[in-house]
Parts: sequence; structure tokens; C-alpha cells
Amino acid sequence: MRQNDVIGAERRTSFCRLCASSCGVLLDIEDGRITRVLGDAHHPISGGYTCPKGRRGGDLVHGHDRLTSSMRRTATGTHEQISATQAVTEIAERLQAIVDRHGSEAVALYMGTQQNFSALTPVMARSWFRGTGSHKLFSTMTIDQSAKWVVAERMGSYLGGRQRFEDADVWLLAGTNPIVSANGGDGDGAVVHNPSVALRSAQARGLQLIVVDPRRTETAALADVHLSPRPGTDAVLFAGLLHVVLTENLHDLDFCRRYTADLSALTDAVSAVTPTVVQRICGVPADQVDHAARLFATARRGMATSGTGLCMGPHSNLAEHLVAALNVVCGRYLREGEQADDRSVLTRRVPARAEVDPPARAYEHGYQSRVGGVRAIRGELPSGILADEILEPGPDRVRALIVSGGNPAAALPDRKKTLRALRSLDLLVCVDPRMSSTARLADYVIAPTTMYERADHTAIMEPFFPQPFAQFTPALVSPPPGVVDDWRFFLDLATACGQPVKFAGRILDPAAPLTSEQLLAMTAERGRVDFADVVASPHGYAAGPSGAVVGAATAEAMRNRLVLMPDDVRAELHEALVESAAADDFPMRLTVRRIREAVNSTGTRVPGLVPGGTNPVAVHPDDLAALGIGDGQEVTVRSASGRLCAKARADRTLARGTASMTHCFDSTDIAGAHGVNVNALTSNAAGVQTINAMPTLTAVPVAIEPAKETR
Ligand SMILES: Nc1nc2c(c(=O)[nH]1)N[C@H]1C(S)=C(S)[C@@H](COP(=O)(O)OP(=O)(O)OC[C@H]3O[C@@H](n4cnc5c(=O)[nH]c(N)nc54)[C@H](O)[C@@H]3O)O[C@H]1N2
Ligand SMILES: Nc1nc2c(c(=O)[nH]1)N[C@H]1C(S)=C(S)[C@@H](COP(=O)(O)OP(=O)(O)OC[C@H]3O[C@@H](n4cnc5c(=O)[nH]c(N)nc54)[C@H](O)[C@@H]3O)O[C@H]1N2
Ligand code: SF4
Ligand SMILES: [Mo]
Repeated sequence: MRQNDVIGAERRTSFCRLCASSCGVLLDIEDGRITRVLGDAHHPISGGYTCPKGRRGGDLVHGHDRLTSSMRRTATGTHEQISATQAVTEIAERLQAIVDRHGSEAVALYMGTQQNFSALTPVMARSWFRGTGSHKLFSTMTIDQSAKWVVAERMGSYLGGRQRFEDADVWLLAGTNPIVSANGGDGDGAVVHNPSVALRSAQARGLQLIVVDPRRTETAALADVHLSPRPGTDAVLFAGLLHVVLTENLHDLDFCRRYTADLSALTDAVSAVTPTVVQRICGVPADQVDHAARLFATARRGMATSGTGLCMGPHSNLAEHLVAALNVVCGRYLREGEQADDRSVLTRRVPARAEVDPPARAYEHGYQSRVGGVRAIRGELPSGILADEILEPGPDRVRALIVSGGNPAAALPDRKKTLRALRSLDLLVCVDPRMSSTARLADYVIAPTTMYERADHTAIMEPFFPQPFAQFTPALVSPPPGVVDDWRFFLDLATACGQPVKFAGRILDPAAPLTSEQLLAMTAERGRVDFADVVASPHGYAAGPSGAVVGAATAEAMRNRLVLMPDDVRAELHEALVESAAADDFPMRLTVRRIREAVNSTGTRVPGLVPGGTNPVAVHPDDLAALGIGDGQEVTVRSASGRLCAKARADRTLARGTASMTHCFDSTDIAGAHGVNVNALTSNAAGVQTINAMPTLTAVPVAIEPAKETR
């Protein structure tokens, strides 16, 4: 018996590919099926940690609803099986006909979350898309945390790297709940893996944890300081924190002099935002604002990071800008000569330099959409306008949409409009292992291999690991005979469309197709570690520090400065400060909330995984009592944009006046499925950010009432 064999089954190492954590796992495989998923205790990063959905990975691969063949929509609207080869031929023909009639701008690609957990798919999907010549590229980043892109465009970026979690003595997490999401905003990878243990052990060595969240989340429960602002008021709170830091001269004057252009403009802009003003607008006691600001600014090292709770709010670009400004004025960055924060292993190292990449405002010159004059940012059009891009009449209308590892029918704001848009396409293709809400509307559904059926490496996830680390996994179970690798679909599609495919700097020869392993090796060519060494390390390869240090600024960059308070940001701050109080019609604020058992829509349909099988609307028990609603009762939730019915759940972790609900659930036309789609309540018109068209998905004003008819 080999060491890896367990009784009646084989035990293999791999890593989970449902979220950025990429936890190391052990799989028990019996007769070609995964019977058990366990944490890999020998994994240098996750150390045996897994979450409930990761442990149900076998159900996601072999589940009853798994597609084993590609599908084509029939004239009556049902779906029939079709071979992937035939589907590619037909899709290429229909794309060509659309392009011949309407031009290449009629073709769009939507890149969803699950595409990114496969190393080859994003590269190949983009490669096909580039060949179309269209500008209609969309991804979930623009309905997620594209405020971070906007900050870099308006403030600029410091290129020396950020202070690290491992030696920080303060850490501020705003609008993120890493213990559940394994995310932590754009924060250090250290809070992403086994997050509860990582936070507790940092606190044991002296780290002070500040959490900004209207809910006493699993993460907030650990905090040394928990600020609970009214949802959607973070911009004012952060302006207030900056006010305290700057008026008390707690900032890093040296760093500000060297790297910023306009500290006095920032000081001036926040001068009226005293802790008393913060208390009035945000509901956070003034003494807590003082305390948190002093704690953050006087610590030696640390960082403020933010997640969806900030980036989805009504002033998301401003709030995110002020979080970044707090880090800048406190000098929370690595200086020349310090050890660089270099996590590249399979990816190419980008040298760290103690200099500034100045604000480029490139979005002011990008491709301009017909819709609202919005322009491309980082080569993408905002997903917030995708439905309008499809519906708005005109020569550039999107008529063909390819969806890769995403579920826009569930994820985009204004559900009714989104469904109308998806239904009105001439061609909708969805690459998805399940009949998702989007796949149900598609003309073709391409059934791909899933994790554990495909070889992969962790290159894309390198920035999220707390130390330089890489892992390779071979395919461990055989896919159903009718499915294809996602990357292969995009390569075949490009070939059928007569487009050459450039991959890792080379044009691929369609007549001599490469294997996944060969392509993975090609993407790792510029790494500092030999890919073969990573392949030979079943628990992953801890590469050790690269020894790189932060270099001196180049002569050309010496004069570059960060811009802390440009005029448009100042105008946004003014608006956030004068905003009128809540309308009585919609007295509650509905907030975002992630659960351990699902990552967006993935997991929502695994039997017995999500507690109660649905996504309730959680409300403080005293609010429920005041509304005359019992725990578990059916309620109607109304917003200015729509309504939905859900089960109420009493939840003491929420602040009064706040409700929360998990997104991407959807039971429409799926027998036996539970849950309701929150985007029935959101809009892509009201409360949308300029620049990135980011909709308001948290702090949505709602009213909650007992449902008229109870079942
Ligand atoms: N109201 C509201 N709306 C939101 C949010 C919110 O908080 N509130 N969150 C927003 C955010 S942050 C995001 S990222 C988006 C999510 O938006 P999307 O990424 O569009 O949604 P997902 O549900 O993650 O879609 C992933 C799809 O990939 C499929 N899939 C799973 N495994 C594989 C695979 O191996 N290969 C392929 N090809 N497909 C696979 C799944 O079945 C699923 O249909 O939603 C956004 N929308
Ligand atoms: N288990 C699990 N993990 C996931 C996902 C998942 O669906 N499930 N999704 C993945 C994806 S696509 C993403 S983008 C990340 C997101 O990762 P996170 O950003 O960490 O997402 P959440 O866990 O929803 O945490 C958001 C927090 O913001 C708080 N919040 C809501 N409104 C406000 C507000 O106005 N102000 C402040 N300060 N806080 C507010 C909420 O109470 C909540 O605790 O997670 C990823 N990881
Ligand atoms: S889904 Fe769970 S087990 Fe899988 S990588 Fe994410 S945290 Fe780890
Ligand atoms: Mo996301």
C-alpha cells in the first residue's frame, strides 16, 4: 500500500479553487469520485484550514445538477445536449453574422468570479476577446471594488509597497469580514488564510485591531476597537479620522513632504469634519473617533484596508479615497532600503521603488460608451452599464454576450432590467458547470471542467498569500466525457473565428494543441522559481523571501507626487456632508453580507449546505418587534427600485435600523431551490458613482413590512 492510499480510497493533495484563499486540501477519491475533502495540515499557508463549502467540494464537482454536456436552446426555449465542438462551430458562425451586420462592438465578454480561480481561463478568454476588436469587456471588478482603481487614477500610487501585517502593530478593517469572506479588502494576505487564527495570533503579539462595520461581525467581535457607523457614511467617518490625525499633527510629515502634492488641501477639506460632526452623521461617538484616529496614527506600523462594505456604498469612490489618504498621511508604506513585499514566485517580479506613479486619470481618455458618457477604466467598461449597453438602441448595441464563470442574471443591479437585457440578446453564451440563472437564458451553455478535474497553479493568487508561495495540482478526477476545459473553449472559438491566439507572448498553433500542463508551464516562465520544483511539491512550494529591497526612486520619478484632494474629490466630500436624512418611506438600510457556505451563487444550491437553505433578511430583534414581525415570518422588503419577499431573521449583531441579506441567491424558475435575489432592490440608475458607474449595493434605503399573504 502506498503512503497516499487510505482504505478503499486514494488520498491526493490539491488546493481548493472556490475563493482566493486556495486552501490546501486532501481528497479521498474512490472509483473516480471525490468522497471526502479535508484540510491539508502540511500546507504551509492554510495549515489544515478549510471552510464548509470547501469541504463540500465533492458535491460541487459531482453534484446532481452538474452539467455533463454542453447545451443548446431549442425553439421552444428548453435546452438540448450538443457536443462542445458543434457548439463552437455554431457560435462562431452566429458571431460572424452579428459582426458582419453590426460591427465588432456588438460583441461583449463578461468575466465572472469563478473564471479567476482557473489559471488559464482569464488569459485565454482575454486573448479571444482581443481578437474580436471590440471594446465591450466587462468583469465583476466593476460591481465590486473598482473604487480602488478610481483612487489610483485620481490620487496616484506609491510603488514601494505597503507595510505588512506580519510586523504591524495596528490594522484597520473597514467594511470587510475576512473571517467569513477570507478577503480582507485589498489587505495583506495574512488575514485571508485561516483568518481567525491569523488575527488572534497577531493580537497575541500586540497588534491592535480596529474594525469599522455596522454589524458586530465575526471579525468585529475580535476587535480591540469596533466603530459601528450608519451604513453608507464611511466617507464622513474617514474624513473625521483624517481631521483628528492632521489637527493633532500625528501624521508622517516626512513622508507627506516627500511624496504628496497637496497636504494643505486635504487638511482644509477635512477641517470642518470634527468628531462631533462624525457623531451626528455617522452615529459613532466622538470620543471613539478620537481614540481610533490616535491609535491608528501613533502605531509604528500598520494599514487601513477596506472591502465591499465601503466599495459598494453610496459614496464609494470618495470613501475609498479617504481610506487611502489615511494610509498616505500616516506613511504606511515601505521606504527605500527596506525588505520589499515581494510575493512573486511563478509570476514576474515587479521591482519596488520608493517613488510615486502619479495620477493619470486615464479613464478620461478611454473608449467612451454611448451610455451615460461612461468611459472604459483599465480597459473595461463598467458592468453597472452592461444592461443598458444591451438595451439602448443604436449601432453600437451589444448583441452577443459571452459569460465566463459568472452569473450576471443574479449579480448585476436592477434585476428586472438585467433579465430583460439578457433575454433580448441575439446570442448569449454561458460557460458554466451548472444551469445558473444566466445559463437558463443562454442560447448555448458550454459545460466546462471544474476544480479537481483540471490542472492548475496558483500564480494569479500570489498577491493574496502572506509569503511567497506557489502550488501546482494535476487533474485528479476524470471529467464527464462531454465537457471541455474553459480555456480550450476560448481557444477553439478564436480558431473557429479565424483569429490567431497569443498566449504568454507566443502565437499558438491550432494544429498542434498544447496540454494544460504545457500552458501552465508557459505562464510560469518568468517566475523566479523553476516550475518543475513547484510541480514536485505536493503541499505547495514556500519560496522564502526573495531578498529584494525597495529601490531608490528613478531620476524621472523624483518629482512625481500623490494628489490627496483634487477638486472632484472635494466636491464629493461636500455632497456627502450635506446629504439629507433618510426618507421616511424607506427608514432601514439594507447592507451586504457574505456567508461561509456560499461564494456568490456557488454553493447556494448544494443540498444541506446553506443553513435553512435560503437567504433571510436579518434584522435586529428590537426592530422586528417594533415592526410587529416575528422571527421567521415572511416579510416584504421594498426599496425605491423594487421589492422582494423573504423570511425575516432576528439577528442581534446588526445595529438598529440596519438589515442585511446575502446576494446571488435565486430561486426563479428553478424547482426546489430557495432564496431570493437581492438585486430586485438595487438600481443601476439612482445612486451610481461617476467614473466607474458603480451601483449602490449596500446601505440601500428599504422598508420592511409583514408580507400581505403568508404561506
Ligand atoms: N446586491 C448585490 N449584488 C452583488 C454583490 C453584493 O454584495 N450585493 N456582490 C458583487 C460581487 S463582489 C461580485 S464578485 C459579483 C459576483 O458576480 P458573478 O461572478 O457574476 O457571480 P457568481 O455567482 O460568482 O458566478 C460564478 C458562476 O461561475 C460558475 N462556476 C463555478 N465553478 C466554475 C468553473 O470551474 N468554471 C466556470 N466556467 N464556471 C464556474 C458558477 O456556477 C456560477 O454560475 O456579484 C456582485 N453583485
Ligand atoms: N464565504 C464567502 N467568501 C467570499 C465570498 C462569498 O460570497 N462567500 N465572495 C468573495 C467576493 S466576490 C468578494 S468581493 C469578497 C468580499 O469580501 P468582504 O468585503 O469581506 O465581504 P463581506 O464578508 O460581505 O463583508 C462586508 C462587510 O461590510 C459590512 N458593511 C455593509 N455596509 C457597510 C457600510 O456602509 N460601511 C461599512 N463600514 N461596512 C459595511 C457588512 O456588514 C460586512 O460585514 O469575498 C469573497 N469571499
Ligand atoms: S472556499 Fe473555503 S476551503 Fe476553499 S479556498 Fe476558500 S476558504 Fe479555503
Ligand atoms: Mo466580488
